[in-house]
Amino acid sequence: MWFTEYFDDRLGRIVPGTGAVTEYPLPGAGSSPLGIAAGPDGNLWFTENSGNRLGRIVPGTEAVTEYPLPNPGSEPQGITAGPDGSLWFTERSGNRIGKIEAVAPMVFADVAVSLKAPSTVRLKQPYDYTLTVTNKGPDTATDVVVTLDGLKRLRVLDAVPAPEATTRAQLRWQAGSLAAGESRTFTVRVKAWSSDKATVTAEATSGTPDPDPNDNADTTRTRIKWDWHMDRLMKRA
Ligand SMILES: [Ca+2]
Repeated sequence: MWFTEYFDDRLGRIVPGTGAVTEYPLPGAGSSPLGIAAGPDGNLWFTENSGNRLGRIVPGTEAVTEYPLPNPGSEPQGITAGPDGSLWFTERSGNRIGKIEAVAPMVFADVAVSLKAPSTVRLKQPYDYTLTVTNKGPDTATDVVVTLDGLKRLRVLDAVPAPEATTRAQLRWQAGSLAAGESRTFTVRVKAWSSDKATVTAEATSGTPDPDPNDNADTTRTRIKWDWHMDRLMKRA
């Protein structure tokens, strides 16, 4: 059972049965903790009447986090858990009620990448990488970053849209936000300078949590064929 000590700026906990009391001083002097309630996140939430803040204490670690209220001199008082994952509180001087989200709403976006390229090309023959990024939802994917890697031995002739950053081996796009169900395509035209194989990987990341990271990258292998005849023709041209 948790309680507040208004004049001592502490929280307290009493164990029913043994009656053992433990006290936890708050970080700021003049906080005047008043109301306290159990939150849906498993933590205790309390009002700081003079501190003009809400506070959260994590049982076990007893770590305290304080959240200043937007208006000065609000004098938050009572606090209780609502059915919406928020803590609701009253403001004695602010003449308002307020709420704070105890549990952040869960937002997910499953971003997926597909990369297409021919399996065999001739040396110095221009060919395309087609990279498609899809947000399979359910929410908007924000801060999507797309990269194409493994270009070291290829020459990039064109890239649509133009990348924001380019190194010898990598192109990088800031793709912004993708709504659920939305796709974006990137096309990169290259040619190979040495007859070998080109292993190129496309990857996408997002600032929104992704429940399935396995589809965030795709790799293609293209065999570069030495073409004698073509080479001679191109040299002549
Ligand atoms: Ca994914």
